[in-house]
Amino acid sequence: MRKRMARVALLVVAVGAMAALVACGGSDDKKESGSSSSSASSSSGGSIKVELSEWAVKPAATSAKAGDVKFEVTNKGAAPHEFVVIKTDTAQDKLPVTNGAVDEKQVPPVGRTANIAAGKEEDKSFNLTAGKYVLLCNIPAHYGQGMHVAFTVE
Ligand SMILES: [Cu+2]
Repeated sequence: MRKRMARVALLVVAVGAMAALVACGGSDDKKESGSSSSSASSSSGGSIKVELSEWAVKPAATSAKAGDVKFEVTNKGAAPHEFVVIKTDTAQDKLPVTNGAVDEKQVPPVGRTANIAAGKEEDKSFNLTAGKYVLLCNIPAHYGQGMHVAFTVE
């Protein structure tokens, strides 16, 4: 009786292992998975709405065409925030930080808004060339709290 139970258990393990192998093999064949990032919404040349809050920078689109890109930045939070555009190949959460803020000497911004009070909006256009960007708020400690997002210009 015990022997039979053991054999059944072994069979279950074997079937499970085979299923896992098949699953792995299947995922290797997904050649189209490389384009998954392009599923993010892209700007159609108009302006891009951006919401600032504690603690996030949320653009309505995560990419745009090169040229003048207008951001309509609204502070939906309770504290003042700003909107800073930095062109960098560094990952959005790996920028150099000094005294709680991103070190703008090492990664100079393309531009920024003024500090935006809670509930206020500032629209600003930046001339962006193709490449990778990080959109962030660089009021001390806000970057570390999560106020950053990756942005791509094509
Ligand atoms: Cu902020």
